[in-house]
Amino acid sequence: PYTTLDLEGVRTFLASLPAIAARLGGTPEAWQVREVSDGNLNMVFLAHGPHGGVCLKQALPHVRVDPSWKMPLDRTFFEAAYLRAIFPHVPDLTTECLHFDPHQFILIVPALSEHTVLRTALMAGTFYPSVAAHVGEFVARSTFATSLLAEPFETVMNRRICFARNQTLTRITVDLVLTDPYHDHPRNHWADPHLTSIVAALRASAAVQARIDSLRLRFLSTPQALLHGDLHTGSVMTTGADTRIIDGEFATFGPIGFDAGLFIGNLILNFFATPDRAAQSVHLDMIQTFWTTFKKQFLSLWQNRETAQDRSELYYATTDKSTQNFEKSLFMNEIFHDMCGFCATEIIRRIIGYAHVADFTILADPSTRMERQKAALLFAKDCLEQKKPLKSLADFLELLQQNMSA
Ligand code: SR1
Ligand code: MG
Repeated sequence: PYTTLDLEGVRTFLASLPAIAARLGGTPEAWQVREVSDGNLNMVFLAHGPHGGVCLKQALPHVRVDPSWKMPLDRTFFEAAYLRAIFPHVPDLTTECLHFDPHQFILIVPALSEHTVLRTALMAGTFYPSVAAHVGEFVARSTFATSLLAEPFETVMNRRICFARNQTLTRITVDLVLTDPYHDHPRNHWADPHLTSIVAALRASAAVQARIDSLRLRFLSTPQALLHGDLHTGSVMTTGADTRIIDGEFATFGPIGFDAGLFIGNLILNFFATPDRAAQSVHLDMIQTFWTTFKKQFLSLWQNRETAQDRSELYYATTDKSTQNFEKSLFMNEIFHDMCGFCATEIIRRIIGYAHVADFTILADPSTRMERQKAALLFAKDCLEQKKPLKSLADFLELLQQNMSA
């Protein structure tokens, strides 16, 4: 039967797996085992032996940060399934699933001992020049490879059936990211009463409400590819030279712009939280690099598929280049439009919803924090309302800069 493991339980469990024990080396008593749980949902442990280290993640029957919020255990199953689906396509950008236990709901992956969580690095003012390109590569390769552009019908449909069962976490996204902030809900909270008028303005805006309805529908009814589903800067670990995307338990089929939007939304949260103007130009570069790399890589994979012998059976490319390019640019524009929308929803929910981000919560001075959160919310509102349509990344970055200096 399922039991929540403590440190000694982790040691015993790891020792019972010959391949994992060999990876750690030495004797179990000599392994260093520590708890490093940090996210909202699960228990996480690191174990190191003389030969190497592993990370063990176990689901709890409730939300880790709120034991009264009960939850089924199956999330680690979906994280393992996600890793198994994407690892062959991004072995240099994520971790391999070394072991999954379906009774204890335990997932084991290699430890990333040299890596830092991107959110922590950004909060410390450490900017790694290549990380945005790495994440752009990851989103392009993981989504292309799991879409109908790359995979046979049966593979995609079977995966869609599998991940459609990741209902608990998908429901959390629908509720926490795409619904709660736009009406009164006890899960919402914000740090300063001065934000209340902006929350009211968001909720009173017909354009915002209509856009949110359409994004929610898009999230649930546009299964373009298998998404990570929670690609914030806490799901990215990097050394600068090497970047790994972790924590894919929210994996679901959906619009590709959702992963892209969450990533840039979290860069933008850090952008508004940091007072450093020089650092802010780095954020703009990171967003530009992320989008340019994603688009270039996705289009190149698509192009290669068109010329390959084994191209997807459901993708009968015409040889007419201009028609192909027209269709591709429509597809990219759709992803871009989704990215802008989901980026805004991520910013809003991280300031007024259930789960906030440390980028803001560590700011000690309440009025500074409130002014910056206000600026971030107003940017997100503009992004949703699009009084002036956002047709390109340049438009998006211009809107961002206007809101920063407003
Ligand atoms: C109850 S879960 C709250 C949030 O934590 C996860 O990391 C997801 O972002 C989720 O929305
Ligand atoms: Mg997570």
